[in-house]
Amino acid sequence: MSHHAVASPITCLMLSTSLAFSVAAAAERSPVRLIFDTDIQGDADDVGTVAVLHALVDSGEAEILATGVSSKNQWSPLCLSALNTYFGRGDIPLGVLKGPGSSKRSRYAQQIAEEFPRELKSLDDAPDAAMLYRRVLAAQEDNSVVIVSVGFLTNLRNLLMTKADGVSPLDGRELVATKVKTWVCMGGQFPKGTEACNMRRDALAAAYAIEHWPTPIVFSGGELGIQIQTGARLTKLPVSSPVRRAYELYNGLTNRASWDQTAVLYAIRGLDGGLEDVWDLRTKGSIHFDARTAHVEWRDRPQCKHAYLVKKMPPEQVARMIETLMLHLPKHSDEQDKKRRQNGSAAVQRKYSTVVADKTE
Ligand SMILES: [Ca+2]
Repeated sequence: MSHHAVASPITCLMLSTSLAFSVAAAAERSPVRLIFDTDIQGDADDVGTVAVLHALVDSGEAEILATGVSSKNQWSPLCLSALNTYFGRGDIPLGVLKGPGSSKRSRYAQQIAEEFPRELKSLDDAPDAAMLYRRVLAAQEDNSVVIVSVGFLTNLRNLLMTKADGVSPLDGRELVATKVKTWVCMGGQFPKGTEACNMRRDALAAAYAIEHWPTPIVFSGGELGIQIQTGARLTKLPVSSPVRRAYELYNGLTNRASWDQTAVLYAIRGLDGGLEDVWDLRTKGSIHFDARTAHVEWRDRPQCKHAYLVKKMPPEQVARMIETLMLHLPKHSDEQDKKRRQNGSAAVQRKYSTVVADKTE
């Protein structure tokens, strides 16, 4: 595997799909159809990101085809299921990492999994994430799916390595090349530096995934999200919210960097040019990642279709936007509240009619 240890910038010359970085006519946007892959263990920003994701699904801007967990922490998938369930989407397919991978202690995953209802009862009930993504991609239109990763790249490496099977005659790489429009990846350090987590902790998987990925990739590096501090305003959420609870367990409801939120926000609102006032995009180059040292470096190469987000709007303003999305309450609870209110007023009305009836009798 040593030849996979360094992601070669040459491979990006073989990219066949075009990068939709130009501003498209966004008048009639259909929801972004995406696969969301998260480690959801060591940091709370994954939880904030799940809230942002569901907020943007509720606003009609995105549709979740599948979610997956890239960490080996046994509570992480159950925690993600609890969050999906809270937002009224416990039935979204959820894949787990069946093979080896990275695991870390979580300050919140077990508690969220145990304290809140969830659709997924046991890890044994969940499919392998790479095989789930394979199934989901095979059923989609060509060049239509956006993949967002906010954790390790183990599942995406595994997806690329899948073989042709009953699901699709294409192998993993061909399937991605055919079905995926863009991969938005939280990871890296730009223009250069040492990778802090997502690429570093399963470095061989990261190097393989980046080297063999056949579509454009947009990176949100560690330098971007660290300046965007969110979480303190979550005190406004009801105590029944698992999002609030996770931040409470993680850091007592204080601010935390928003690395992962940037990737989901960009994947949904940015790919068609909708966030041009928020971030600039450095294009025409490629990421160079050394798996032995976790060193990342951007290299300008006009033919290449990697890109990374660059700060433009003041981070405090971006934080405000992201935190507002993190404060989103489940749509189904609005509907339930409305129903409760309607039932309530119907009950009052029934009582009133009875009183009236009693009086007239
Ligand atoms: Ca993460």
